[in-house]
Amino acid sequence: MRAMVRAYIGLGSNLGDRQGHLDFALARLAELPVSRVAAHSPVYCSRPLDDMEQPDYFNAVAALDTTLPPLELLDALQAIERAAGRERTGHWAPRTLDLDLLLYGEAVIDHPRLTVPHPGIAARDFVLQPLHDLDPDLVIPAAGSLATLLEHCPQRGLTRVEAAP
Ligand code: A4P
Ligand code: MG
Repeated sequence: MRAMVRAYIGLGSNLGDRQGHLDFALARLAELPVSRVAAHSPVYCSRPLDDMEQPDYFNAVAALDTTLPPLELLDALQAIERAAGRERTGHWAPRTLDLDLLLYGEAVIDHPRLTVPHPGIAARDFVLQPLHDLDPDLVIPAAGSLATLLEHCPQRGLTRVEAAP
């Protein structure tokens, strides 16, 4: 039997009902086999990276305890993206839902379909801040302490999105 691993999933949306797409993703993650959503962060709003002419992003992070192997988890994340109407129109194109496998326990994975830790983590305040909300003591394999990464990351102005009453 495979051991349970704590994975962290980055959720992003900048098209249509952004909060609705994140809620949809969390509900689908909760239905994954041999997995449990242990916690999720608040939602943050930020400008797209490189100030691309696109709507602002809503981002959050979910902590998922799972025994799914990493590539099966990636398949499941991509199936959820498709179910949310994601169309792959181009690199960094606006999207209804983007699910990134940020961390898979302490694993370092270099596979044609999957790089873990996600290579963008250190430069993205919209990933580091919600990860820090979930576990301020996290250490990112091959990159170091989350708190230090957050301290050194350019802060581009995250706004916390208050949940609807
Ligand atoms: N892939 C490899 N490693 C991973 C991983 N750890 N998690 C492969 C998920 N997928 C991974 O992904 C392309 C391929 O990456 C997948 O087929 C998978 O096999 P994609 O989601 O189709 O492409 P993408 O999202 O357009 O490109 P990329 O480089 O993944 O973009 P990112 O890194 O997701 O960034 N600004 C703000 N404020 N907030 C955002 O969330 N996101 C992006 C997109 C740009 N700017 C943003 C945000
Ligand atoms: Mg992606």
